[in-house]
Amino acid sequence: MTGAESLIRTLIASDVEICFANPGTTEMPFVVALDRVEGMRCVLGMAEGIVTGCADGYARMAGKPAMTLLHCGPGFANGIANVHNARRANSPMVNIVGDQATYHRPFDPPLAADTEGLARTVSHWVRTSALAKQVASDSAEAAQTAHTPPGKIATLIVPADVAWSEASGPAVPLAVPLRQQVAPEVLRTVARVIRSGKPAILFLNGQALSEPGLVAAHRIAHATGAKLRAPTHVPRMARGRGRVPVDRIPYVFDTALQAFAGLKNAILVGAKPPAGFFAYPGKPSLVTPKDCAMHVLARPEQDAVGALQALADEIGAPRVVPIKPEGAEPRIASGPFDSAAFGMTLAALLPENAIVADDAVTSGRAIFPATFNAPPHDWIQSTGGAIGHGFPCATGAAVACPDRKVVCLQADGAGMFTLQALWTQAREKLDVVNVVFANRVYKILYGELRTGGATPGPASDTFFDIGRPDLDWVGLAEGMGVEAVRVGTLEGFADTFRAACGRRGPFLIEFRIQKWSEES
Ligand SMILES: Cc1ncc(C[n+]2csc(CCOP(=O)(O)OP(=O)(O)O)c2C)c(N)n1
Repeated sequence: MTGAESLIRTLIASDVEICFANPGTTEMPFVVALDRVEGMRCVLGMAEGIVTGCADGYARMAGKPAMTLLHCGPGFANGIANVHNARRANSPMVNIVGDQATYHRPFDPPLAADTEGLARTVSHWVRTSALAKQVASDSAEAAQTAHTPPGKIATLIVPADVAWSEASGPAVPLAVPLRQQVAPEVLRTVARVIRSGKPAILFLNGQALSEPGLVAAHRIAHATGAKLRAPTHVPRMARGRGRVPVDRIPYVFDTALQAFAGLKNAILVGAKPPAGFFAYPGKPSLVTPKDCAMHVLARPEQDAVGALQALADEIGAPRVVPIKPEGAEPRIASGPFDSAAFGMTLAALLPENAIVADDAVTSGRAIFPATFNAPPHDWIQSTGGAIGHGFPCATGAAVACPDRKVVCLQADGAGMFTLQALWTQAREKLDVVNVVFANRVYKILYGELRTGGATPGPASDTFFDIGRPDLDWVGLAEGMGVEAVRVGTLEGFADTFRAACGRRGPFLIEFRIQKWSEES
């Protein structure tokens, strides 16, 4: 058995059952092993950003890591942005990177690079296997690290000769630590803070955004008057009718500052102190007031759901608190694109138990609050601010959940980063309805320029106007084997979306939005 085969067998035994890949010559021993060994589904991504984005979307929905198979330093480098997004979401991931043979590297062949250095920038754990006989134990450790709460990025680099040489066999999977419980004294301290009656908020993230986490947080909010908030970009959140409607921290910094004015206590539940996306001259970094105290109820690796339930009990909150619906009633709107009206329409038509992957940038901001009363669904987003996450993340989520409809809400500029994921959707017959918001500008960047106090000039228009020439999303999708339709109104969208949801397989709807301009 080769080192590569011992790795594949060890990962399968460690509950890693999908390999998203874009291999090259140094990964050939792994391809040969995957040909021989059963138990690992292989999915090709036509660029490494697709591979890593798929692995992230898969991990969010499956709750366990996929393996990625990437080619040397440059292949890994191509995938880094979506590994970064995955890391910010605490998604587990096992990256296997093939590399130059140990004895060949001193000759400095073209693909030789500082692979370890590249891997370190986004990984919690990096190792280069030195001997074929160590590959199995190294891969067991990589899988254990990835599975360790709250989910980690493990990157194992395997030189080609180490991969093709004789190994001793697979390694036994290593035990994965459980989430740590929150100490009773922490619960008592936070209970005292929240009972003080001063304006308080619970910032929820990670496990706290699951249905049981939100139900427990709702009990606390009901008993104390504390508010609840999710991050601006949620890694995964249980939402929809009958679930606790929790809004996100606004993206626009001044809106966020206003939302949290007067707050005295912030309780972090799997969340970090809420910083703005960027710094702006003369403005603070945190969206909470200066005199607002921060208290940690649960760190991301701790049992946030257990901590919320224990806190709710500690303060004597009722066991069952009815959930009042909040926000707009779902209804099919008409006329040109408007983010909130689109959200209400989507809420009216979203299939039960759908997964919504949101990389819609400015077009998406009003969709979130307008879908509180949609049928129950999960919402996943790019958490690291690196755009080009939607298509591949939706693709990976569809691999993880073949029985659920996936709806990808994709801004056009961001979509161009990783549109090849559509090809993977077609190849794997994945059940994804992709909606592209074709406003044909980098609208957010016009806003950022203005926030900085400047007015756009010719260079800004060159950099922010992506409509010269206009992208033809129907042609792009069809060229990759995905059926597509262009719509220009909400009623047109509603008809097309309903039909797309009535069938299985990938589909793309280009929503042609009146070209946004500074004047309109
Ligand atoms: C990997 C990466 N590259 C560049 C950026 C900078 N950036 C942020 S938003 C954006 C454009 C977004 O435009 P689009 O996706 O069309 O959405 P819109 O603003 O029009 O809603 C860019 C280039 C980024 N966030 N991440």
